[in-house]
Amino acid sequence: MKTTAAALVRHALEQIGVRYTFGIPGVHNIELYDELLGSESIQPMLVTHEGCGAFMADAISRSTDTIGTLVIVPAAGITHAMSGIGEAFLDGVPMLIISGGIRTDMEQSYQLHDVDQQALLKTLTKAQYKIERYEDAIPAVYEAYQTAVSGEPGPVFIELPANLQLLTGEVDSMPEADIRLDRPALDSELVDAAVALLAGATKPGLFVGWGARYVTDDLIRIAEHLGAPVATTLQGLGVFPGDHPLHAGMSFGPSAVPASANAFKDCDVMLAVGTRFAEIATGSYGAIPPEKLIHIDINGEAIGANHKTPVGIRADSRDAVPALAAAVVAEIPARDGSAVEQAIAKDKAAYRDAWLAHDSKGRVNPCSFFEELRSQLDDNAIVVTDDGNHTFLTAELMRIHKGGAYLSPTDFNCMGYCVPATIAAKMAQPDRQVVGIVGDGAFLMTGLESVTAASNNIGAVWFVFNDGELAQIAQAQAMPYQRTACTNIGKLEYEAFAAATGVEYVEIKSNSDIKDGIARALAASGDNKPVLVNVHIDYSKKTQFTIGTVQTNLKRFDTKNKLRIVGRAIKRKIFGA
Ligand SMILES: Cc1ncc(C[n+]2csc(CCOP(=O)(O)OP(=O)(O)O)c2C)c(N)n1
Ligand SMILES: [Mg+2]
Repeated sequence: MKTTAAALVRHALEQIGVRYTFGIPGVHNIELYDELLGSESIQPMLVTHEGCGAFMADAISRSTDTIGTLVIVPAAGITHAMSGIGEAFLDGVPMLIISGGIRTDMEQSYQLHDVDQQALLKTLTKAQYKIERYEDAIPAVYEAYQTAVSGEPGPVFIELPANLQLLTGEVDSMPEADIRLDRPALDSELVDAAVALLAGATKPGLFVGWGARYVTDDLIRIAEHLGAPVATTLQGLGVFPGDHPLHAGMSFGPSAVPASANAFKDCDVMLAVGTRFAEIATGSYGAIPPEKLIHIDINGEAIGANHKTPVGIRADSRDAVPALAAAVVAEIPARDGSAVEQAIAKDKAAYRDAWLAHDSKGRVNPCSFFEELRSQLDDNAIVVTDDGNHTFLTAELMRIHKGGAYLSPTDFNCMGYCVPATIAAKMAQPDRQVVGIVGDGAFLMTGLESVTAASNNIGAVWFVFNDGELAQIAQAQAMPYQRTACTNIGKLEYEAFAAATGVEYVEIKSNSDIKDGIARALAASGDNKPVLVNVHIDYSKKTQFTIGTVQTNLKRFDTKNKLRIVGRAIKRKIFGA
């Protein structure tokens, strides 16, 4: 039969269950857009910027079982989208990126958008495809999808030249999707070895990341049976319930809150699942696991990358963790975790009390804010952050409950994630509360995407932590340099911005506004209205993450450089910067 490649790609995207595409049409993809408009199962979404579109596609993948998909123009659309593609790449999030391509049937040179897109995306995607023949269009989409969701997931790129979309070609059939998700076979000897290590542990501990998100119940079984504390990575904040008595906190070691730092102090056997011991999760590598390390990960390269690992299990956590949980329960006598639980509860209460006792001088105390937010949110709410001081405040002071979810830009660490990701998560999950916590600097990067929320009646809520600074960096500058450079941000009139973009506006100026402000924001969101909440946050107290990570980095310098840096700070403190 004769058909266009745009129709073929639409068919393939429908087959693999794509629900939304994000992007902006241009002359190289308008045929595909026209096809998507005719689809009953796919909704093409116009965004204001392809970078936001990529963050939105990422949030679809993180918050649903479907794959986030971009449909963008070549070159300029690609370069705009690269920030979000990079985030998905380093955070292990599947994504399909479909761009038009310049015509392959013309003799002329210097076509519009003519750059080597395959080369552009080589370092940020798992695989790149260029569709050159009609019969390859559908199989290429299936293969790209399979690659994106297999192993450690990630983004995959498909270039679809404009002429194949516009002109018809001959194909034999429109094959249905036959996706095979190959999971490595679980080595039962390694499970036995893991059980043996755990059985001999004096103080076992669990460290879990994003890769363990499907096995929360089995992790709870293991932790409860062993009476072991559980720490999470930043990206994996929602993987173990924040209100479980064995939940210790984000990370362990110097950058973790006292509950976690203390619970893991003499940890002699660690079970790590779905983490790469990367820089953020370990507070710049200050969190060092014990020698007796069991590491389960789908990515074999992550095992042993940063630490010697006597028991490394390359497996999907959905295979390995249930098997391990069953073996642990069957073969190791249950241990009483009440002392561990009591110590965690005591440390958490003391940490919270210290935050609440901090004088926020008329501004909003972060701990008061998160306590109230938690009490007004449903258990299954989705919390989205951006990258900055607000991220670590969220990690330390906000609990993600069972059934809830937490999305954050982590290892690519790209500011601008929160506003678009919140919109996409809310669009895909209209019955759940979806709230963003975003720094004022990051809000300036992608806040205009609010227009998309307003024009589509998507009740996303953004709590903008308005401190006037790029605080995470300003704090890193203040002590060693005794001055700050380029971290005071320009002023934005939030109320006017909200009016201009068509979103509701709420202001939380001090602690006494918190309860009513959050309630008003959630109520408006329930009526499908996006809401900008201007939170006059107090950042005068530092997170343990910042304190611990600065210390860890300072310790790493050799004596000469340590003296130079500390000496400079002291000199500037005395004589002025
Ligand atoms: C795209 C990008 N640019 C710069 C940075 C470096 N950076 C990390 S955190 C941060 C400060 C963010 O400021 P803001 O959004 O106001 O959040 P706050 O720290 O004040 O909570 C900066 C500049 C980054 N991570 N990503
Ligand atoms: Mg800020």
